[in-house]
Amino acid sequence: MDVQWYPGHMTKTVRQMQEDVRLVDIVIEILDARVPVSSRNPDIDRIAAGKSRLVLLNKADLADEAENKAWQLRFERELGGAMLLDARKRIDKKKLIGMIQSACAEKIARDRAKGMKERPIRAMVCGIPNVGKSTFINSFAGRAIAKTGNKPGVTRGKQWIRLDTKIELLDTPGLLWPKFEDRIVGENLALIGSINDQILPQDELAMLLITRLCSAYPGVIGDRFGIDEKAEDVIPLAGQSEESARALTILEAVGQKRGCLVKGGGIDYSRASAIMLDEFRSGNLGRITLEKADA
Ligand SMILES: Nc1nc2c(ncn2[C@@H]2O[C@H](COP(=O)(O)OP(=O)(O)OP(=O)(O)O)[C@@H](O)[C@H]2O)c(=O)[nH]1
Ligand SMILES: [Mg+2]
Repeated sequence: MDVQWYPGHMTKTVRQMQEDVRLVDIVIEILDARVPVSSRNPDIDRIAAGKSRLVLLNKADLADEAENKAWQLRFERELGGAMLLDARKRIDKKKLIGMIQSACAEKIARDRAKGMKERPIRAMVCGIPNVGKSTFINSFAGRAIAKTGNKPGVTRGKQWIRLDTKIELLDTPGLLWPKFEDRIVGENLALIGSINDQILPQDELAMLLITRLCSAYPGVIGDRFGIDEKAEDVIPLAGQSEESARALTILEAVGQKRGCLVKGGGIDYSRASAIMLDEFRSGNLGRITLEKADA
């Protein structure tokens, strides 16, 4: 599946971020713990060049616990650390402020040496669409100031949020990059809901999810829907791969089980696909990581 999504408002976001980054002391990039590599935006690396950095692995509650630990270790080696997070919950503010301050330690020391008055640390919060930037800011602030929503593209303009005398946060719109060189990256981002669903064939995306889960998490779909996910006796049609024939059979079984039928008794593929994707994204299929740390 070839996924690409780079609407005009993202070009505008890049320009705005390039300007605003000059005003901040640190760039906090929020990644999705279910796809820690695919959710890293190479353009944010460019925008944040030379700045202090902090990486947070959000939606850790939806990701595989063993993989969370493995990713944390890997990022400790590669990036000097990453904090696992469920941004909807109360977050450990003290710990986070400590991490931000230690990432900015050099700057704080420099200001002090120059005899400058200690001013709040300014942090730019960025990441791909729908990763939880605004939710994180609201939890950090302890009040709902930034607008959130379960679809990509909720935040459209920048918004400064003053936490206390110590920290000021800048919320930014979700940002992707112009071309996903690796097909899997685009697919991963579509699966977790960071690409506008309206531009993608949802039945293909649901079938892709089925194929990926049957291979990486066998038994999960079968158990959740009470169906035979092996679909061993499936016969591919001409030009159809065995894999996609199997995924289609499973999607049909999901539709049957959930009463997604059209007049005349056929399967309502679009409803069955929406259910399949939603069950994964909301965590009803259990904790799932699509990208393995040791791969
Ligand atoms: N399960 C879970 N859901 C989360 C978490 N963080 C955010 N969400 C949900 O993810 C959805 C997107 O959250 P937002 O905070 O709006 O995401 P955003 O990154 O600001 O998105 P844009 O502004 O569209 O780029 C919302 O439905 C949140 O409730 C988390 O850690 N775990
Ligand atoms: Mg937002």
